[in-house]
Formats: sequence, structure tokens, C-alpha cells
Amino acid sequence: MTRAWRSVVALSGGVGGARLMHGLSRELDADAVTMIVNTGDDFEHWGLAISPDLDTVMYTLADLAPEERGWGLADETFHAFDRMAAYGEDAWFQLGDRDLATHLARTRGLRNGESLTAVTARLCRALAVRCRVLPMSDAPCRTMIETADQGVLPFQTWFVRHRAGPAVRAVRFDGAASPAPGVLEAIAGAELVVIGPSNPYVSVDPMLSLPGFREALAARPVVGVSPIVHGEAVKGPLAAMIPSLAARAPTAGAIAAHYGGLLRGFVVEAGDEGTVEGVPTLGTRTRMTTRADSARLAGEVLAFAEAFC
Ligand code: FO1
Repeated sequence: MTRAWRSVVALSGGVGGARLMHGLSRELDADAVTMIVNTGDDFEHWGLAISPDLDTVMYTLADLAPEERGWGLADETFHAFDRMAAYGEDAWFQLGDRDLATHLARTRGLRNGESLTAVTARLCRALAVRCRVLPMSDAPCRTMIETADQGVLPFQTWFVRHRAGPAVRAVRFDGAASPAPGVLEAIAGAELVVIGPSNPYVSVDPMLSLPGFREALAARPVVGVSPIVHGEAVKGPLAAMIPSLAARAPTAGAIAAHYGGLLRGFVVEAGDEGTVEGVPTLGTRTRMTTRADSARLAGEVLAFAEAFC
């Protein structure tokens, strides 16, 4: 990478997005990158405020996440979880003992009137995460999955409890949320915005649903990274959601088409370039199983973006 980037913004949800953010944090100075993270997956569980995508980004950037699974903490036990199950409490969402500290600290902060932005910054500081990590909004914006045969389900109920089984008719976002402080300003000041290899429907569309967010993106150079490789999702239910929601085959091109005119460029798995129309593509290895993969891919995304920034 030759250009000295000063202000890159990355949008992320889920494990794939967090991995690319990890790579960007290794390729860029900490003060040159701002991570904007999906909060549509957030929910209350056991009376605790849970923000899975914020935690996945924070743990990944802090090198605390399990490299293979991607979410939660690598070094973890589940004694409290097992006890809660023994008490007959909900035991479908695995909260580990060390992970619980994050939910307890966040819940206490929010109850004391701290914003989600402030709590996130405090937890990141404690974990020595030096990049700026912003929730997309400080207000609730709950991703709801309208399914064919189980009614409308909150995202985690559909994704974890029902293992993303029920076919999706539509995705909607409940809440009158607006972008968190600093989010639109970060985008407006960005030399480049990177949309990570996240599920566009449940990880990026929540952000695009916020007032002013899509317009802010449209004014900046944006490059995306495909979450679909040779017709399959690297992780999660995306490959089944595309035919359900877009009535087309699950290709990298379907993802590019979903973002419409927002993309100046699209990084896809080598061999998938032909599925993309109307957007310049870079074909490379987009799977990130190691931290070295993430840094390499981040470097390639930035080098590719130089051509149109
Ligand atoms: N995903 C699962 O499939 N099963 C779980 O039990 C689970 C627990 C969990 C706890 C904390 C956390 O931060 C994430 C967790 N996830 C779990 C992943 C989570 O549902 C997804 O990573 C995001 O919400 C969507 O990418």
C-alpha cells in the first residue's frame, strides 16, 4: 500500500466485517480509521443489554475473539450460563463468564444514563482498542425478521434460537433511531468508506435505514467487499436470503446490485468478477481465516481504492 490514508471509515456487522476491520486496523494508523458498527442485532437478554456486533468488533480488534468462531471470547467458560439453564432460565444464547462482564458493564452504564457511544468508547479503552468504534446509533433500531411461517421474529431469536431456519419474507427495522454523534461527520470527512463482507440485509441495511446515512455515503468514495464466495455465504444465512428477498441467485453481483449506485468498486472472490455488472471489481482471495489474511485483504482493498479516490 503506497498512499498514506488519513481518514478511512469502515462499516461492519457480523464476524466477516469484524475480521476486515481487524485487517484495516493493522494497515492504517489507529487515528486514521473509524469503525461504524451495526446495532440492529442488539437485544435485552437476562435483563442485560447485549450488543453482539459491537462486542465482536471490539473483541476482534483486541485480539480476544476466537479466530475460527469469530464471536465471544477465545478464553471462555460457561459456569453462569449452565447455572442459569439449571434455574430454567433462557439458555439458547450462549453468554460466557468473561463475556458477561461486558454485558454487565454496558447495562450498568446505560442505566446510569451513559450513551451507547460513551460505553463503547470506555470498554474499548479498557481493552486497549485504539481505533474509534462507533455504534451506528445510540437509540434502539431493532432488526425484525418477517418469516414465512413463524411470524415476525427479533433478529437473535431468528438467527440463534431458530438457527436462521425460517424462510425470510422481509426484514424491517423497528425504532426511530438517528445516526450516533460523529457518524455522519466521520463519513463526510472520509477519504474512503469500506463496506465490509457483511450480510447487507441485516448488517448494513440497518445503517442505511438511518436518516441521512445513505445520502452521506453517496457523497463519498465507497468500496465494498463481497460476503458471497462462488454462490455461497462465507458464514451465516445470506445465500438463502438473496433468493428470498431479491428473487435472484446468490452471487457477488446480487450484493453489488443491492447497494445500487453506492459502490465505486467491489472486491470479490477471484472467479466471481463476471457476476458483477456496472462496478469495477478486484478479484482476490476474500476468505479471512487468519489475522494475516485479514491484513492482506485490507491492504488489497486500500490499494484497489487508490484508483478511484
Ligand atoms: N451466535 C450463535 O449462533 N449462537 C450463540 O449462542 C451466540 C451467542 C453470542 C453471544 C455474544 C455475542 O456477542 C454473539 C453471540 N453469537 C451467537 C453471535 C451473534 O448472534 C452474531 O454474531 C451476530 O449477532 C450476527 O452476526
